[in-house]
Amino acid sequence: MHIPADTSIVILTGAGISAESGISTFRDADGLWMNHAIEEVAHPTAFRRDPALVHEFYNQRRRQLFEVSPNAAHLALARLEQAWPGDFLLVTQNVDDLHDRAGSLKLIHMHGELRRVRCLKCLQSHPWMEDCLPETPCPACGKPSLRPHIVWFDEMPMKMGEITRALSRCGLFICIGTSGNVYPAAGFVQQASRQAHTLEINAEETRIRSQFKETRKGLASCEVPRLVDELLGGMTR
Ligand code: BV8
Repeated sequence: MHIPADTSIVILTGAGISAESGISTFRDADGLWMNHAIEEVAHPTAFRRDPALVHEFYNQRRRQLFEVSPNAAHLALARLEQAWPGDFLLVTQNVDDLHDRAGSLKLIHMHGELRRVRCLKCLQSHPWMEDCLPETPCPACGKPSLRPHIVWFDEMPMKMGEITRALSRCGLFICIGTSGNVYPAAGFVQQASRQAHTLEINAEETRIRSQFKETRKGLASCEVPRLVDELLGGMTR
């Protein structure tokens, strides 16, 4: 793929990029966790109704972060960010820390992060790697009012202004390992398509496949390093 070195690149990742690191995707779990529909547990109403259940949903996933590592796809995206002379932004729907640990810096967790919590009273957010319970005191104000720093359904994703601006300016939009079920992320390809080349990498055919100018079917750990080699090898100065 030959694209000018001053091209602005925006990349969106979903659960599929972390699958080969051992973190199950939402589709793998048929959208269920302990027989709860994810949309029901990952929701502010669920947290108000049963904070202990929702905390446990995130405590289990936060504990798993100690058992998994970034895979070749995460590492390749960090390599691309380092070497790419044009603007670069990686937006992830994932709440795991694998992009961070792979070395990605120009990174937005649009749906929040497992390794942060925030206080409903003083609104401060804190790095957090252990379990959190309804009675856990906020490190800043001491009140037992911490929630996962996660964007639940019917909540506004983070940094949407920055993301929208990047999508309107990019020359290349790459979407990796997302089923395209959840909005506004699933609508990013349409926004970018006005001026950008759009490319999807997925192990299967997705519902938004037809919106991409190019699709590559395969595992992220194979296809992403290959794409990065092509981009770095083919960039024209
Ligand atoms: C909002 C954090 C408004 C929580 C998440 C009707 C129509 C359209 C939209 C809606 C609607 N009704 C409601 C909505 C809005 C709703 C939505 O989109 N619902 C869907 C279900 C219809 N969206 C929202 O509520 C969003 N907020 O709209 O706010 C607003 C406006 C103003 C003011 C206030 C509010 C917020 C959505 C964020 C929810 N939080 N995550 C948590 O993680 O616990 S969503 C969560 O699910 C993920 O973050 C991700 O976004 C989504 C899962 O999707 P994927 O990442 O794609 O994962 P999935 O398992 O589905 O697919 C994996 C893919 O990988 C597959 O394609 C597979 O083939 C592929 N794959 C697997 N292995 C590999 C692979 N590919 C390559 N290699 C491999 N090895």
